[in-house]
Amino acid sequence: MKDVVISGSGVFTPELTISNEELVASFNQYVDLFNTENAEAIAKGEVAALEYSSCEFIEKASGIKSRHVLYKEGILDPYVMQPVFPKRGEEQLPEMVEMAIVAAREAMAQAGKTAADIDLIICAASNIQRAYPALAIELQQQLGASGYAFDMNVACSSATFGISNAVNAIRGGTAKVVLVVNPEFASPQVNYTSRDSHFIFGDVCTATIIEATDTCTAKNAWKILGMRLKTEFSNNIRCDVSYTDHCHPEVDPDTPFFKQQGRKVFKELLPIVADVILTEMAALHVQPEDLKRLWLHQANINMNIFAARKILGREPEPGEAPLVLDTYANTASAGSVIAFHQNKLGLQVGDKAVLCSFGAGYSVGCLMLEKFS
Ligand code: CO8
Repeated sequence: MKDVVISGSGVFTPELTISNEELVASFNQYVDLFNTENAEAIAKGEVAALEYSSCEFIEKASGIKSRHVLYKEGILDPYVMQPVFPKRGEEQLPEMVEMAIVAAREAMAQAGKTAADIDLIICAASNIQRAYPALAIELQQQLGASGYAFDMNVACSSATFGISNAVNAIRGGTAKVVLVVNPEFASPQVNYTSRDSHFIFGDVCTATIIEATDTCTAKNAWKILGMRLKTEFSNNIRCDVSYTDHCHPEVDPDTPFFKQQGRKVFKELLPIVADVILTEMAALHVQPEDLKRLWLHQANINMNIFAARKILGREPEPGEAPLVLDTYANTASAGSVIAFHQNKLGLQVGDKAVLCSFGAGYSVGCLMLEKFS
């Protein structure tokens, strides 16, 4: 079986940001408008009054302080409460492809690879901007790569499942050098009028180059020692938007949005995450003290501390399980890859680390890594 490495990584970060303060101020204006408009029905008990959001709650419950977005217009307008941006035509690149080009170029430069070297592109993300043709094929054309390309979606585990598909393609002989991109254009799926979830997501794109050790020339490559993937069905994180929506006379106005039972997710998903990582460590004879970094999914600070404690058997030291969700918020499948990209330097050849995603499905993707160069 071929040894395979992550030989490069890249991140595209949108310039625009929204702080908790900005988000909460507009949400609370929306609440005032809603409650004034519905005062009579609220007084009669026919409509529930909306409650204010708070920066203190958001930071304490999630660790999020700010998020990057591709489009800010509309999100902070209490009369709009959603991003507003022009629909792009066939002659224009979709936002996800545009983001992916930037992240891909950084990953390719790190790996010392050009488009001519790439023979498979996987676009793995929680939302794919159109049904077909695959975004990955448009990216392939834009970069000038040959071979083949496809889109896939395993929600928050899209990146790790995408990388595992890349490893399998290399081992199976259908590809030599694979580009995996994770354009997470999450902001349009956020219900900015929902107090429970208006603060959760941000936009970003990550990219990785996956190849066999025998073609790797990168200075900072990580060998994939093992991969453990797990899914278990749950309705607790859901989005119901579908190509069949137009066939139904009444589509629920909440249909396009992300919805979750956050408490249940927290309780049910963490034991699965701990089990997957600990099982993979046991299979590879990796001890907690061997692990120099935990690059974990970035949904919630408390969840990450809990997972790190379970894996290490003690409190994580600062920097051992790096967090990026304070500035990026939850970026779905890209979160653990951003943490990897920003914190992979300063380690020694032979050092081991875990890259793990978890989220909707439920899905958990655990990659056991060892610094190769
Ligand atoms: N401001 C003030 N108070 C609030 C707010 C708010 N914004 N929101 C809720 N509250 C109140 C509640 O009403 C509640 O009040 P009370 O106690 O009086 O009932 C209290 O605060 C506590 O509420 P919760 O129990 O809901 O709060 P939690 O401590 O559980 O925190 C979290 C909420 C942050 C959502 C937390 O539960 C969490 O992060 N859970 C884990 C979720 C998770 O990891 N989900 C993964 C989702 S990501 C994923 O898989 C990708 C999906 C696909 C991507 C889609 C792209 C858009």
